[in-house]
Amino acid sequence: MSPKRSHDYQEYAERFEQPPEARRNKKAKPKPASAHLVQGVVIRARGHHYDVETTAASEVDGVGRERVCEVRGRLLLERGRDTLVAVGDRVWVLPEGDRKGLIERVEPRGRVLSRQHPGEAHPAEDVILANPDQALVVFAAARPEPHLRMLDRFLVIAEANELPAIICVNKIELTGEEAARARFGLYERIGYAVLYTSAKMHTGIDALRELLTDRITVVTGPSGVGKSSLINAVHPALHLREGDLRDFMDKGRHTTRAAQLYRLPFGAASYVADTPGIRELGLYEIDAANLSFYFREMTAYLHDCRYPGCTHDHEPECAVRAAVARGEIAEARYDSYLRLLRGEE
Ligand SMILES: Nc1nc2c(ncn2[C@@H]2O[C@H](COP(=O)(O)OP(=O)(O)OP(=O)(O)O)[C@@H](O)[C@H]2O)c(=O)[nH]1
Ligand SMILES: [Mg+2]
Ligand SMILES: [Zn+2]
Repeated sequence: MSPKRSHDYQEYAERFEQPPEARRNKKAKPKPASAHLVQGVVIRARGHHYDVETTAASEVDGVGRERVCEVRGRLLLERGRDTLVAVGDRVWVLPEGDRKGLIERVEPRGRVLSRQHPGEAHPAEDVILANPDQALVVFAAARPEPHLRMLDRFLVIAEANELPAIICVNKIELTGEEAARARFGLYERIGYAVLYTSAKMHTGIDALRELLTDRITVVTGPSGVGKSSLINAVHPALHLREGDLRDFMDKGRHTTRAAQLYRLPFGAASYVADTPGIRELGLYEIDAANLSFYFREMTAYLHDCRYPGCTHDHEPECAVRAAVARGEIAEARYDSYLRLLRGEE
């Protein structure tokens, strides 16, 4: 853990000495159980069980011990439809024996990669990873064909969460790097870092390793684009399951079934999360009124529209539409914007 993070944990530890009730009411006694809690991070979620890795040494545990944990019933009542405990969450665990535990408390999340829960009609947050420092959004140059409107959705979600996004274009040996750059160069021009890789040919893997150093990175994107293959290329000892070549046309098949956080053996605190391929990426709590702020190349024009509250859709004297007409904003991106604005697809 970096010095900053261990300092944070020190703060958490201090807060535990004095639970919030105690701060409000001096007479309240601190809970005796607090002293026995260990701090950790959720590295895997499996139904109602969570694998937690200890992040700070305590009387009972050294750093890096894994415990299979359930969640304290009281917590289950609190968070409604949203994800209660997600991979990446920092938690406090009451140990039970050597290998089990009970999650007593979940620290408030910093940034998240999340979406609208695919199975819920009402607003509900599905947290893909809690507390990432950045997102690596992987698409394939081909097989499967890149779906750029989907990429735009990922970027909007990242912007709305103030989560730095790096675009990774994998399988470039299938099209050649030139063709891949022609397709994704637009994103470089509007200010995103774009990495061109081939997990198969080991192209761009050193650059990827560098990007992953000393950060928590969530690797996301559609199924079959090579997310697990890229992580394996960076750190072969992980032996993550990769899709079978015959399978990638079968849209129903996801090789990676659950998000998992892995510690990488370089830098002081490098973690990477492999996640299942995403088919549905609904926006959660992203207001249409703010949408244009999440299209980077539009922000420079937003103050020049004639009407306040311009949605850049049909209004006259709209600076965004004028910029699209002049070719300063790409048609395809503007089209993505309109579709999201209208809640389409
Ligand atoms: N040609 C080519 N194939 C690749 C490359 N990287 C991965 N693949 C293949 O693409 C298929 C899917 O790779 P995975 O790593 O399982 O893809 P994934 O994104 O993790 O897929 P999910 O776990 O289902 O989300 C496998 O057959 C890989 O061998 C590459 O750089 N070039
Ligand atoms: Mg995978
Ligand atoms: Zn406008």
